[in-house]
Amino acid sequence: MAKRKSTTSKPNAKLIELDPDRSDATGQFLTTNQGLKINDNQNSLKAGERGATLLEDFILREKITHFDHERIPERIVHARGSAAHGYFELYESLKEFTKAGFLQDPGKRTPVFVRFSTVAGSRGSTDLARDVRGFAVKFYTEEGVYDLVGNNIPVFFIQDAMKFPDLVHAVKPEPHNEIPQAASAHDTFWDFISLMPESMHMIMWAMSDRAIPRSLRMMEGFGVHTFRLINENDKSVFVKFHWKPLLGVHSVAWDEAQRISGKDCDFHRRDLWEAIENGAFPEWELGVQIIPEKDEHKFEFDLLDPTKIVPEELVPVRRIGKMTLNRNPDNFFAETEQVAFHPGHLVPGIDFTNDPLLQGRLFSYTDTQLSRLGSANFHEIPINRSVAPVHNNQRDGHMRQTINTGRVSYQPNSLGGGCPFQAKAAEGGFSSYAEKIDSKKIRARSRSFFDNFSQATLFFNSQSEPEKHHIIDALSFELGKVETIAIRERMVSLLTQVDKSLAGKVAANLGLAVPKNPDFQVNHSVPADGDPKKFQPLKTKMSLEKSDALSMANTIKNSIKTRKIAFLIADGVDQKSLAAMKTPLEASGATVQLIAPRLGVIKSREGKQIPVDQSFLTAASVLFDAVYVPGGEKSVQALLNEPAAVHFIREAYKHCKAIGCDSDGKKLLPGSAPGKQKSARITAPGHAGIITSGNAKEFIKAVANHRFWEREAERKIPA
Ligand code: HDE
Repeated sequence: MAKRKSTTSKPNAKLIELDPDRSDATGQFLTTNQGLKINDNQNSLKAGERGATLLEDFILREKITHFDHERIPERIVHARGSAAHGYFELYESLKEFTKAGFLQDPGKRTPVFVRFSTVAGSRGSTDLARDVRGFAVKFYTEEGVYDLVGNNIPVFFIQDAMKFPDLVHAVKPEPHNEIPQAASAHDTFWDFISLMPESMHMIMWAMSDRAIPRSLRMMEGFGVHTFRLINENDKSVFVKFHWKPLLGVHSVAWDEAQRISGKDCDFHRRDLWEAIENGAFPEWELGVQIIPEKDEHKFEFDLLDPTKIVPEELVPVRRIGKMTLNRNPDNFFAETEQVAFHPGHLVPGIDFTNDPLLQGRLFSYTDTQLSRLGSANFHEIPINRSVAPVHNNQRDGHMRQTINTGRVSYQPNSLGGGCPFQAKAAEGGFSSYAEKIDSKKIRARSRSFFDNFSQATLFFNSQSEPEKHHIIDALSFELGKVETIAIRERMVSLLTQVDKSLAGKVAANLGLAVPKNPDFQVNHSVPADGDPKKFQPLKTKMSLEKSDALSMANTIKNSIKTRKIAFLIADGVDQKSLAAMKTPLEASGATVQLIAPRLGVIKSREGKQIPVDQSFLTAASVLFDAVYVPGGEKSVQALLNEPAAVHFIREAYKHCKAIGCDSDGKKLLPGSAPGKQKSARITAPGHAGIITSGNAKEFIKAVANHRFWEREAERKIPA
């Protein structure tokens, strides 16, 4: 079987040569699927020029039949996704903890394929939905495929796989009218959540800006569950996996997210694709938190509970390697759509824990591939193939690709010389961690999972003031879309357990009172014959009040690489002023686009022709990270007379982005333009991130800061 080999930037010609499954039609005849050359792909076979089409037209029938079957069922969750190829390179050996081959030798490169996704929406839904993002990594290791199927949020809504279909039914569009698409802001979702206190920690994350990333390249990834590492001596430690983006963790504003959904619903997909095409390869470091087995019960939470993090202050994250994505897929369907991840794709040296959510996932992923990809042979699809040789006695099935030779398909056998044979541990054979089990068979939840609120509070307390406001706004928005008042009330009750001021502010926005004695007698996690009093959620006193790693305010802000900057220009623009900013921005890795009232060319003050990238008709401020107005009085005057240009800047202002101008351009800034908007005067905090000096260094610093949320206090700018 063909092997996936190269991981360098543009290896396609080489890959095609190596891989008979790749098809490149360059210089080739058009054929049927049977290899017959076609001489007319424009007309069907007819009984005369104006006659009926003949049933015998096997070429037409083959083409239409194939077309009719082009779609496969989309994923029930994570349907909308974008992916890329790359490699993982180890910095530091983890030999002490694991025998996994790809984690032994520093410098070792392992090819990867990574698929990012939203969860709730359909395949064609917007990228900017408020949602969790999937972050699934397939490592093609020499010991077999290893999948780390994680999310961009380190916890989950529920603790037990038994609740997953309920959660997904609740968040998906409502079944009677299929509304709303790719949104949690509706009654069924919040009905479920309001009765599911264990979701409160996840809700804090999902209502934070983490759920509206600026770019897939600027978000963290997490394995979520606690896993095990096992070394050569069969000694095990617990491990949590993290992906840390080298560009920092950044988000957009919620108002902006909604507008991007209209202007470019492929925003994240395009951003990932373009970055890779431009050679600005996205990079993440793989981090591990290692917990010795003896410390299993030392924490205030249960390591097996997927609604809990292990705060970085308690167990530091060790960065052990780097993943680089350097090649876009050649074909979306063949690769991104048909890739099949599974948390149960393991290599020796890594194993599961008893996290009851993870345990359920181990069943689900193969099962879902059977319905989605239609055959137990999904592992033979090129993107899913192991680079390690595959030999076993599994045979046949729909669309079998492998032609197994010989007469033996059973074991033990003598006719095949006993092959294929089992591998001992020393030969790389996988064996599960020999965990001791001595307990009753029981359908229950451990009391150590009952603390539903303290880490929700830890998360909220760790946020900066603007981030707290965004959570309050997001909850008010989502619950504002809920029509059933009782659901809103139940949510306010739950929020009182996270933070009283949070509950108070959300309640005020919803026109509700905060209940004095919130009642949790209705806890639907109680089994039918259980005593509800014994199942009430708890709140443990955490030793940690705050964790800096939880706030995006503390992320790296030292680079403008791949940031998109709009330059607004019109006839008469000062060419020198334009170049004085454009050149240093591009030298720092940003992309500059020239936006003008019309396409074609603009005549500069110096009389030179400057090609325009986009007009105000197709460009929008929400698709850029910052905006700059170069000098040239005539150009600035023309822009002042262009409502779309004025709106462009106001919108960038409203979304707290860096805005820069040369001295002439000042007139266009909010507060000065167009002179009539008295209410649009901006005051002290509102000036943050507005650079009127034309100084490139200052502007670059402002762009690197990403957003000036303090400006939100200034809500007077209409946009
Ligand atoms: Fe998944 N999940 N999941 N999930 N999940 C799927 O598998 C499931 C969970 C995650 O890009 C499905 O191939 C159950 C947690 C990602 O192709 C399905 C439970 C986490 C992706 C499935 C969970 C994830 C999926 C749908 C609870 C973060 C997209 C299509 C017991 C750690 C992978 C598919 C891709 C996809 C089941 C919970 C991450 C139905 C039953 C927790 C990133 O098998």
